[in-house]
Amino acid sequence: MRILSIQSSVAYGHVGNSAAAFPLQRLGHEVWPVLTVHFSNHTGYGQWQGPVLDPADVRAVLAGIEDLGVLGTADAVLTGYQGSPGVAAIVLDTVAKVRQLNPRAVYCCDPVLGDIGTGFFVLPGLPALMRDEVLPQADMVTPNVFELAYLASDAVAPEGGQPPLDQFADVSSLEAVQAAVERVRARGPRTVLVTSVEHSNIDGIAPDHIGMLGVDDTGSYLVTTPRLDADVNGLGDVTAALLLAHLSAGLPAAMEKVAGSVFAILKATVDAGSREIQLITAQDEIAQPTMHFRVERL
Ligand code: PXL
Repeated sequence: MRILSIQSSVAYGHVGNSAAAFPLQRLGHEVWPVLTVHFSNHTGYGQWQGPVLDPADVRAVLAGIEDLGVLGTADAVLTGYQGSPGVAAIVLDTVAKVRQLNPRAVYCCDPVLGDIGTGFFVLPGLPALMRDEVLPQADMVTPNVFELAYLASDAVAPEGGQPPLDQFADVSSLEAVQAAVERVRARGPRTVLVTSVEHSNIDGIAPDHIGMLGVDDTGSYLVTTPRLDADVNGLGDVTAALLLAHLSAGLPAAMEKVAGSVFAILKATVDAGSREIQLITAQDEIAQPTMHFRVERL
């Protein structure tokens, strides 16, 4: 595949394009990284330096690719944290252009908005833009449970604020999570991978395990892996990239590969005691995961 990946970039460590590009390349795909920020390091350190790119500069880079006449040879567009309404608008324009040139191209969107505990960590206005404008254009999305509960809801933010949690969709049982996924699918994307289901969402998941629930037109699938406690960033970016990389094998097969690789990367990270995901150390586990986690059809 040729993948146009519009994401952050960091010099030190791995988030955004600096997390997604290498796994895709290791799997044999061509990546065109378009940078939305160029930071020294990820924001999990609490301090960083470097520019948020002016949306006009991001647009110029994409226009240059278009000028070469190669934009329509992209098989996929991949996006993560979008940062600003300006970047979201550019993503929408780019997806429309790529699709016009190549109707078979897919858009894989990691709808990064927030998480349980931290809440929203994007600018006010971005959640609604993601749900109401971006989501309908996506073929596949990889929300965590917090993002799923918002994207499935009709929650409306007060002026200048964030959507209230009490208007979020229910995600407290398997049936509720599946209903929420169907509401997201009804809004556009045919494939939804919920990346962070746990026992508080679904009874059958052991407290020391974490699960991914995937749904597409062929059915609904669950895979769980042992929970490894590590404070890391960028694993969601790797997850979305790997799902895109493997999806041509079908959703359940892709989920098995993603679970095996992500677990191995996290294990290597914990073993190294590192604050950065160990993508290079675990590169063979990206190419060929050795742990096989069973994907259950629900
Ligand atoms: O992983 C998402 C992400 C994207 N971009 C930047 C980040 C992070 C996570 O920390 O810091 C700049």
